[in-house]
Amino acid sequence: MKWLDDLTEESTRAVARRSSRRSLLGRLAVALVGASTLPLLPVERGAAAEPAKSDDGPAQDPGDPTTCEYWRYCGIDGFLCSCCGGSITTCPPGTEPAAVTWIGTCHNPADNKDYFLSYNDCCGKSSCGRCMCNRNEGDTPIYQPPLSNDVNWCVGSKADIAYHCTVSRIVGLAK
Ligand code: ABN
Repeated sequence: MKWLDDLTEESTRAVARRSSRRSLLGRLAVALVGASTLPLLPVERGAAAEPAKSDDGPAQDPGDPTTCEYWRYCGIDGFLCSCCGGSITTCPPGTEPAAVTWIGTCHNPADNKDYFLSYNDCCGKSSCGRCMCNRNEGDTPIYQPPLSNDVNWCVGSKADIAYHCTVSRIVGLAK
């Protein structure tokens, strides 16, 4: 087996001759900088976007937010936070919005405009159990996570993985 030892030694030496420590470090740095520019998740970071605090809704906002028929809920799959001690846009006390959201586009019948909606799961307490709403407009299979509502988005939450309910925040007008 000496021939195998010699062959291994020679090829290792050849690689070592061709690559200096400096070029190895250079390539490592390029790889690290490149990796840092890749998005971590292909979905909106809910915490960064924070549209909820300023989301007063459009001037004309018809319907009852405690019913599944309310226009903003067109893409939802979950318990309505407005029936669980929260509101259309705010999580109930003791829960917090997941860091990632799924998104949809809903039509407001009053002003005849389409709006981008961000659906945030509220996390930190067990399921609310009231006002289950499963409309799924625009829902995609789970292999397209940003448009899929059939995911417990609390998986990325700091609070807890427990899913409680879902809020619907207007992100903007879909032109
Ligand atoms: N995004 C709502 C949800 C939560 C838990 C499980 C399925 C769907």
